[in-house]
Amino acid sequence: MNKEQLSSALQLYFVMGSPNCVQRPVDVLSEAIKGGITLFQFREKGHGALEGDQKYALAEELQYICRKNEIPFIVDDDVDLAIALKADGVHVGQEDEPIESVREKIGNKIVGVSVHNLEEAKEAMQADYFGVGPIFPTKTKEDAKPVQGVSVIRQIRLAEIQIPIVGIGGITEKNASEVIRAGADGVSVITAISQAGNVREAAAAIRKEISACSKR
Ligand code: TZP
Ligand code: MG
Repeated sequence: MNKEQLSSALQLYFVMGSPNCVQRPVDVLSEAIKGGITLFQFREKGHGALEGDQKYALAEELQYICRKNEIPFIVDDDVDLAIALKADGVHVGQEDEPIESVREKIGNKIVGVSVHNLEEAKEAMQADYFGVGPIFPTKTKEDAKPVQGVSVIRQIRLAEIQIPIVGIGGITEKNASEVIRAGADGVSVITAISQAGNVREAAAAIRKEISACSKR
């Protein structure tokens, strides 16, 4: 996947694991795909998260759904799982395995890195994309850094760093356009899709907002 294709795939990046869902994760993912998500990250974290064989089995099921629908499948944190599944990529945070070592293991697959400021972005120039956040208040990540609005996205763009960016944290249909206008290629969303009464409609509404204001 080249940079243009990745930028386009990042438009509506749905992130979830079983703790984020009120319905069955396979159903949530299927409905989210029908609503127009463009990329998926398996992030099995938080209270009641599956481990071991159960985590692996769920990852396989969700990957299968992504494959059938030509949605790239990214694994959060777990580089070994990403390799075992031949996932399309992996996403790592500042506390996870260093990007150089991830890159060595996973080759030319997609590597996403969480960055919270311009300095971290400059240190992670081997990344294929940056996840920047939390942009807005979120209840999903207990150890999230302070909310910073869209300013860091703007700073990275002003520094003329061209790596694709997604904003994350508290993003909904109402504020997604602000994130794109600040210079992001897309938005990462957990709760506003995974816990919506109607998952398909929720995804479609956010996708519509993004399409209305993106450069594409
Ligand atoms: N990283 C920064 S905020 C966040 C992560 C994983 C959680 C985003 O979840 P939500 O429910 O979309 O606010
Ligand atoms: Mg992490």
